[in-house]
Amino acid sequence: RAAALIFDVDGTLAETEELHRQAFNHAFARHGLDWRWDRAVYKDLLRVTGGKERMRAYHARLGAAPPLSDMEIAELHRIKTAHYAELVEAGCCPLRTGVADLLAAARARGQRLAIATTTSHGNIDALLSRALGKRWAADFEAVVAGDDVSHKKPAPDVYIEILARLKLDAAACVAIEDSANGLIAASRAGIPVLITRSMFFGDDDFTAARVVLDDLSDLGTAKQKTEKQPHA
Ligand code: XBP
Ligand code: MG
Repeated sequence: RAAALIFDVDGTLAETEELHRQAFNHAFARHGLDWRWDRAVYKDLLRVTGGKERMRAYHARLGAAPPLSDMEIAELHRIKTAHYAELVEAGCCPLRTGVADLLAAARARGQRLAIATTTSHGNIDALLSRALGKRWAADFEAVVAGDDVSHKKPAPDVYIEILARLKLDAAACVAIEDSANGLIAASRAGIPVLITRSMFFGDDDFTAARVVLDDLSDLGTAKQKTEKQPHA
């Protein structure tokens, strides 16, 4: 059994990416930009992790000159983040099936909990305050967000930082992820990965994962689905 479970947020704890997508579109409209990201475009853009990085990549892809300034990107991202929080606070994004039970079971058996994500502390707090209550952070020993490190996923930085804070070896942990970028990030840090398939990343390449599940309620039956042992 793993000493610690390290959770990704977007797509893993909740299907947040559809809300992120709506929040981006809201920001574009508010800012007077004629960009609109439909689901197909967004699915492709999700290969770029980080909201600011995603907007820059899209702008570069359009070949539009001059590039958006850092200030404009920051302003768009500020509007996007505020609208995302409103959507989450309105109750648009419950935890995925099995998440609350897994968190409770892990706590009961003494497993340590952590979060390694690309999104911001503000977004994590908006989501988990609503889903788990204002004191959610008391259950997580370490929370590392994208802007806490030099390189976002698929770089291993967030996971390496979590291991340092928990003072645990990679092999003693399990990372729970929903995307190929997340799988690569955790794998580069040496951490075994359990995948819970999500809306946008369901068909990613998960060959390197220990276990691939449709959602976390399947955890108890994982052994029948794969010959490899689920460590969670
Ligand atoms: C999540 C992301 C984030 C969100 C948007 O990846 O890539 O960029 O889409 O959040 P992961 P921000 O699930 O691997 O952490 O706009 O706050 O970046
Ligand atoms: Mg994710």
